Amino acid sequence: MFLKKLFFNFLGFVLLPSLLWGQTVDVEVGDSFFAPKDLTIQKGTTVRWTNLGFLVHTSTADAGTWNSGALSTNDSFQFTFNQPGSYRYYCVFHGGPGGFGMAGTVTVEDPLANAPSFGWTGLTLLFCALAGAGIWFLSKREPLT
Ligand SMILES: [Cu+2]
Repeated sequence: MFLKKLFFNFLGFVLLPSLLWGQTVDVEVGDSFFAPKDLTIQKGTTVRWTNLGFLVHTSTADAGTWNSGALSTNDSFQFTFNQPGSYRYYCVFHGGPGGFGMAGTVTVEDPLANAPSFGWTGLTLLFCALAGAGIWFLSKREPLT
């Protein structure tokens, strides 16, 4: 049953982190507010704005990076942030650029930018440690055959 273990190891160490990496975060579009108003996410995250109000709204970036167009009740719009930075946005009907009225911000962090630089030696050691920990963990569950 070594293949089975390999499969679960793959699930745990490869698939799960990749799911977290490309996750989607919801922002409620209300009458007339965004909730949360200020959002901080990691690079690669998709933000989904859904209009839960009765009025028509938009999610429009100050810098023109994205524009949802008019969103009616229950309409949604999503955008994936691959560039770290700070983004202001607003609703064209109830707000304006510069944080005026119905507006919000998305702050996109790069998780690797603040990480210490390991170099190849460090990465190799880290990989060996993780692989070793994985093998040890699995060997505790069922004897290796
Ligand atoms: Cu609006």
